[in-house]
This record gives sequence, structure tokens and C-alpha cells, in this order.
Amino acid sequence: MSDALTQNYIDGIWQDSASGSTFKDINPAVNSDVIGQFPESGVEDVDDAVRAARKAFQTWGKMPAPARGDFLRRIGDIMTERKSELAFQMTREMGKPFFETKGDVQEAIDTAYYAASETRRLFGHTVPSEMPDKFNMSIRRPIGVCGVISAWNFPVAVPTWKMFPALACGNTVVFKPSEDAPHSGALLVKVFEDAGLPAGVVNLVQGSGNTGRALVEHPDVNAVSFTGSTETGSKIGEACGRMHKRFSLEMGGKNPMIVLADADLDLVLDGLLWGAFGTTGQRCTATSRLIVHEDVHDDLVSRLKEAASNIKIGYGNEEETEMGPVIRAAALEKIQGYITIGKDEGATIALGGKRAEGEGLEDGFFFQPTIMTNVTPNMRVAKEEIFGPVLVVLKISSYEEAVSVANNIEYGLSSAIYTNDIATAFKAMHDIEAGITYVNGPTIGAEAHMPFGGVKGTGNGHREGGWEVFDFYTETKTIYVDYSGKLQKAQIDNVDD
Ligand code: UN1
Repeated sequence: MSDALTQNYIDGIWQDSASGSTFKDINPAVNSDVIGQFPESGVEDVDDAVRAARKAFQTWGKMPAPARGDFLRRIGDIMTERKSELAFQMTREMGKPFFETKGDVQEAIDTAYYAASETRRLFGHTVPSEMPDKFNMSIRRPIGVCGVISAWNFPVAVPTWKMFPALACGNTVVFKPSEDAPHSGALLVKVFEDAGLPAGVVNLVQGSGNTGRALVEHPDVNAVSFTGSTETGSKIGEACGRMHKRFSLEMGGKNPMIVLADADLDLVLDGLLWGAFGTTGQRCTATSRLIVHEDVHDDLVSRLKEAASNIKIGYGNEEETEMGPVIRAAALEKIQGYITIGKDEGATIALGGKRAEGEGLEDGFFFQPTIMTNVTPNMRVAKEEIFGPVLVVLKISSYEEAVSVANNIEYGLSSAIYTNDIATAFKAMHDIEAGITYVNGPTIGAEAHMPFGGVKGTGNGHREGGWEVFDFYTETKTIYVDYSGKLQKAQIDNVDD
């Protein structure tokens, strides 16, 4: 395949890396299908990209925000026209089925239109002063150049969660996609180019961890937004902390679904199939722990086994495919390793546990939908993120126990509870330690205009999506206007001792 967009995009020009070194990107479902060789960008490329972004910031940051919104709307329009084309290439590159990659593009479209509308609503505050004839207010200003490092599992939606609000607020961007989804990243940037986004406003540098490090550590990058592993996120946090940069981290999850005895089990079953095995379990938000009441445990597990064993595995661009491959050979090994760990810890492999084989699966990284039962809260398989189609099942006998098991974890991204008892549902909304709680729905399905993010080891307190992300991408400037015509001293003139 030679017509792939296999270059960096810096200052409005598609170009190779300075060193000319590249890395290979393949289709995880059909390994012989090579998507292309992409630039392994170095310090020099990142430096060029940051310089271009800094230059563009001088004009982009001063443009009226609603005019920036017009660009975002055009980007949304082009993504709408190209939805199927983009989705096909995304599926080819990262494996999830076509209907899911179309959803991924739709999430980006929603984010574009939402961010465009927010450009007319970048509110500050006006606040009464302590003193007469004085006016107090706050306004928002852009931060500058933002480094965006994103994951491969939502190769279009997640980078746009970061870039669109950043752009709406007047920042410019250097974007490093995951090395497992460089082509999707490039196709997204091509949309920006075709929408007429001025040169330098978004720059693309392809590469792996070294490229990311050069970006994070570049002194002229003011803020970094990252989605990916906890290990990498921690390093980014340390570097940004040292350099006084603003940073937003979106990292791992081990998301619980609590099922109480009164739950509607048909609804639970649908939710579990989607939450645990959608995107082959490779979402930060995937339902990876089923915490189920003992009264319904056996019934639910047996129905789930039956349903999960019928999931059609294959190449995601084939119509009947319900679940695609995992992303790479190392992911297969990691998952297999956790199956062994689970067995050694005393868990039962109730379904799956092996590489999926059969016609059409020979040349890809396919793994069977897997269910582990007899799992107890302190086992590694109950606590560590596996990032594959593996659901662990923990049995509980009360709501209180369910919450304590759900919270016995270092992560806190998403969570779910199935119950028909409204009081219990409301209690759970407060009791579960997570950034997101779904009631009677699985742990996945975030909407573009709602805050997204986690507590504990999942993040560092920021939120993507929704109105809160606009706080991340702006600096508050506080302004005092004294029209009294005399010097007024706060805390002194206006207080009688
Ligand atoms: C992720 O896995 O990083 O809520 C993002 C969801 C999707 C986004 C997931 N809309 O599952």
C-alpha cells in the first residue's frame, strides 16, 4: 500500500523526518497487509513542529474565537463526508469493527460541532469589587503550544477530544498519534488541511516514545495532554511537573459493573457483551470486572458464556464481524500471561483463554472472549488492567460488599451498577470511586459534551470532554479596572480596625 499518508505534517507541509528513519505499521487482523512506513521523528522534527506551532499561535490565538469555531465546523463537515472512508482505514489499522470505527469518527464530529459552539461561550466572570468605582472580571486566554499524545484505540475521537477544545481556545498543537495508529492520525490531519486550517496551527509528528519524550520536554510546549498507559503517563507527569507545564493524563482503568439481585438480567447481558468485548476489551472504559450478587451469579455466568461464545471474531472490515483482533503481538502475550497468572491464583477459566484460531484468523492477533470466574478481590487479575477481551467475575452477597470490592483498586475511570432500586442506585453514584458511573448501562459510551476522566491512578484531576476541558486549555486572567480616579488599597482602605 503506497498511497497511505506516511509523512509528518509541519507548518502546512507534508515531509519526511530529518533522519529518514521509519517504523512499520501493519493491519492487526491481516498481518501481511502493511499500511506503511511512518517517520520515526526525532528532536529536530519536534523542534520544527513546535516552532511552526509557536509562529501560528501569534495569529490563531488572536483570531476571534467564533471565527476559530468556523474552522471546527468545516472540519466536522468534512469528517461527516468522509466518515466511511476514514472508518475503513481506521479498522484496517487498529482492528475494531467498521461499525465501531464509524462511531469513533462520529464522536469526533460531535466534538467538532460542540467545540465550535463553545467558541461563542468562552465565558469569564464579572464580580463585584470590595471598593467603589472599581470593576472586577476574569477572562480566558489561550495557553500557547499544546502537545497532544494519544492512544490507538480511539485513533480519531480521542485526539479530537484534546485538539478541538485546544484550538477553540486559541492554542496551537503538535500532535503525536500512537505508533499503532499513525495513518488514522494522518488522515485526521488531512481533514484539517482540507478544511483550510492555517499552516502551523496543527502539526503532526509521527513516532514512538522517544518522539513523545522530545515533545513533552520541549521548553516551548506549554501544555501536554496524554491518553495511554499509566507507566508512560507517570513519566510525562514527572517531566511536566519539573518544567512547570500544565498536563492532563488519562490512563488505565479496571472498570467494575455491579449487578445486584434485583437487576434485569437481559439488560445486564447486553451491557456485558458490549462493555467487556466491544473494542475487544481495549477501551480504558471497558467493563473488566463483573461484581455480581450470589443469587444471580450462576444464572448470569452461564448465559454470558453461551452468548460470548457466539461472538463472531474476524477482520473488522468484514460485515459479519462483531469483535476484531488485539492491537499487536505483545498484547496477545500480555493477555496470555494474565490467563496463566489467573490460573495460578486459583481462578477458573470459564470461557476462552486462548488465541482464537480458525478460518480467516491465521494472519492476525485474535484472542477468544474470555471469562474468569472464582476470582477474589486481591488477585492480580482482579486489580491489574489486562486491556483485552477478558472479564473477571467476583461474587458478592450485599451492596456494601459490592462497593468495597469495586473500590479495591488503584484505578477509578468508569463504573456501572445494575439495579431497579432507585435508592441503591443513588447511593452508588456517590459511593463508587470513579470519574464516571452508569446506572443500568455498561461502563462504556461517553458522550462528547460530558466531562470524561477518572480518579485515583487513572488521571491527575483534569477532565476531557464537556465544559470542563475548556478550563484546561485556557489561562484565567484576572482584571481590575479602577475608575475612581484615586488610589484605592484593597484590604486596607475598606476595613475599619
Ligand atoms: C477510551 O477508551 O480511551 O466511553 C475512550 C467510551 C468511548 C471513549 C473511550 N466513548 O467508551
